[in-house]
Amino acid sequence: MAINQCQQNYKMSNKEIKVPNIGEFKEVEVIEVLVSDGQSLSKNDSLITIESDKSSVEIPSSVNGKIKSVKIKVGDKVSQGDLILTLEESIEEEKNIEKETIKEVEPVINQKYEEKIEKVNPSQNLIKKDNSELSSASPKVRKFARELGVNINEIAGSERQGRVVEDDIKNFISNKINKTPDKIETHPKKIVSEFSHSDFGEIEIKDMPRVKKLASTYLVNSWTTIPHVTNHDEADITEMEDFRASLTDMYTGERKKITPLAFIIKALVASLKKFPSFNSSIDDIENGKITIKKYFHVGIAVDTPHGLMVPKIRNADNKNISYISNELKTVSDQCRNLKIDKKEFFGGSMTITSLGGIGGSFFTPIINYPEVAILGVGKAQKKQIFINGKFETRTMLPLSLSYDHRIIDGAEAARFNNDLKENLGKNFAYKLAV
Ligand code: CAO
Repeated sequence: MAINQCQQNYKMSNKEIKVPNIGEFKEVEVIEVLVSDGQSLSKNDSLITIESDKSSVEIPSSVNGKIKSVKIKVGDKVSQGDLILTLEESIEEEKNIEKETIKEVEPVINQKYEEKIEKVNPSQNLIKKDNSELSSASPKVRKFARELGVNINEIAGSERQGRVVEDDIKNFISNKINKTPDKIETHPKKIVSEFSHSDFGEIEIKDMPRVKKLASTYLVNSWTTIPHVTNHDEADITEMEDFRASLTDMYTGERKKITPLAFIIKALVASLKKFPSFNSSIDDIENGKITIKKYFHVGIAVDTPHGLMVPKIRNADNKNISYISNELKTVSDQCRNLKIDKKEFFGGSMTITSLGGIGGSFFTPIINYPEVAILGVGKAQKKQIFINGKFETRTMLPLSLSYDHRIIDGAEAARFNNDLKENLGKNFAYKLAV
């Protein structure tokens, strides 16, 4: 209900929402904060998700109102009674106040979704899908769907009364992706050995980090559904490196610390403008349609203690190199501190994965679905290059361009690499864009 429309019947009062009785959950980690300061709330809107070793639960609001201040962040450990947020509660009438308080908070967690099953599908066995109808699912499954960017209400659940389970979401995604004539197995069968690891010595079983678990679905998907080819090449960045080393801060006179990656992003955008098929997605292969994006949002693979994350540098075509460099630091810090909005992992043009700060030369990066190409960058090294009849010492940057062969042919990829090398080379257009 839109609170503003009903103000004449409502009265505001300050309220604190605390962690209700959450049964076995004690000192459990907050893995998602789903609301922010100033946001309007309706009763039963989800506030936070908490996760124990065994399961996760969303804590819903017990009241309507407007949030004053959220007191919890991702990574906090909470127990019953901890303060989640303060809000201005909107109450229909004085006499209703008592009804709205703590008493209602406790049962709401686990019953909310059960109630919904009854409300949504009172009699039918299954299966919709008119997605204006709400699907029923556990909080954990809802979270899983949200993390994969799936609208759970589009999914026909396989369980009793249409309840959606994790496998339904996986099948839904793989069906969407595999609208190809021959269905490809996205989760190859597990090989079960007659021996276990512990037959050969001491072992330890550890939980896989959440981000890695999530990423694995995407990686398997990409690897098994996209026909990958990788072209390797080297860009001569001698002049770019000289130029980069010459950059100083106008006010302090100190050297500007901008890594090669900011230059590579700018050079990549210039190539994407010339080769639009690299900035596309295959959304409707049966009808032979591809989506060409007119924006330039470059994904950057960021190595974090939680696993690999790929935030976007949005509209990189409109930003100069110094700005991009600052943004790179900001988004990688946000990823490492789990402070980034999930939406930032979606809606990219093409991804760069740079191991240049760590080491190594060529590799075979996996395309970040639904993109169609990814650029792997290795560590630049000085090499003797034969130019105009003699050897010269040049700084060479290893490039590994993986592409979806359904859209991009090898020749086009080679041309793309040539163009990228030009953009990073002597006639570097980026010089104008610092
Ligand atoms: N060649 C040589 N040196 C390079 C380089 C390259 N291609 N790229 C970066 N460097 C240098 C930088 O100039 C910097 O040197 P100084 O310390 O002397 O200034 C140093 O390496 C460290 O750079 P960085 O890695 O901190 O910064 P970046 O802008 O290059 O990268 C980021 C930022 C977020 C991409 C990086 O921190 C990161 O997470 N890299 C790993 C990505 C990854 O794991 N990819 C694999 C995905 S597939 O599993």
